[in-house]
Amino acid sequence: MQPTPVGPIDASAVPRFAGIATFARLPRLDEVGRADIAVAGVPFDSGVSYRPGARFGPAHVREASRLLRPYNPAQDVFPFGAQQVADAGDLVANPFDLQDAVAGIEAGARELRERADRFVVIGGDHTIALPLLRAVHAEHGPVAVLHFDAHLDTWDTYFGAPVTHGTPFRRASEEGLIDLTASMHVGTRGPLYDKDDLADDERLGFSVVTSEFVEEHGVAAAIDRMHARIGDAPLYVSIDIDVLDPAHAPGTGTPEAGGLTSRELLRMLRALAGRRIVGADVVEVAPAYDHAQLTAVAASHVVYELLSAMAPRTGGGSDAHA
Ligand SMILES: [Mn+2]
Repeated sequence: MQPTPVGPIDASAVPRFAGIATFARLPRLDEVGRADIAVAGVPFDSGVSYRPGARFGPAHVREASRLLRPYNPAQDVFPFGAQQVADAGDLVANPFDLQDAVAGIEAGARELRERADRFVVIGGDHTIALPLLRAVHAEHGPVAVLHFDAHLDTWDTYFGAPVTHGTPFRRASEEGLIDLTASMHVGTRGPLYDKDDLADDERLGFSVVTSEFVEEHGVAAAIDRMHARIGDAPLYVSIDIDVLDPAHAPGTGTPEAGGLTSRELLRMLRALAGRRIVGADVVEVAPAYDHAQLTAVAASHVVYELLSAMAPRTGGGSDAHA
């Protein structure tokens, strides 16, 4: 028998606005020893090209996650009852040395795997996806990457630097970390440097569902294309919060007009239930540009839907909670 998962602090005993903010008021990983899924922060933003501040993202998202409740009716699942989820705190990343930070994040992710079967990481800027994919690849081999973002993030270099928040998926593709037949961007839009950016991106293994496609054909058609592309491959989900329109997520580093609504994104994530998600990140929340926690509330729900999609289905959601 599996031990009964330790869930969030009971909100009928301690109000949601009291106490130290772990994600969703879940126990810390050191309090439960082992977890099925560890939620970890990576407070790092030395790879940004425009507005800095995503280093404060993990704390901001945790603060906004206080209101998440145990039962998710949209997926008919208790994400914290069907599996042990715990907050592992933050992985340490050197803010003054990007290469050292990337090595540290990979080491931290591998260490995390000794105490949790899977992780969902809250960034931090998108640079962190590269070391996280390296850690996932070490275990699973090449994975399908489902990448929600306004941007391609397959650029080559910026000011000569090969590792930035705009390059993680080019480096990952070059290193053989991703399944070139099953990876996809969703929600891209906005101006590029050159037409060649798109040809490069396709060569690096990505197909694209643009924000315009979602507007023209609807969310269901976008989900069909997602499913057709990712198939049954081990799946890594990487979500840049700027995939949302700035109206839904103003607190981010490189905003682009014309994005998805949070409603559209959450529906797409629900469609991942039952897929083989081996890890995930939610990145680029920069609280200094946020208003009324809009971005952090959206990000906390994104993490919640991911955790729900990753939960085992036992046939009856309420059994899993008992
Ligand atoms: Mn982006």
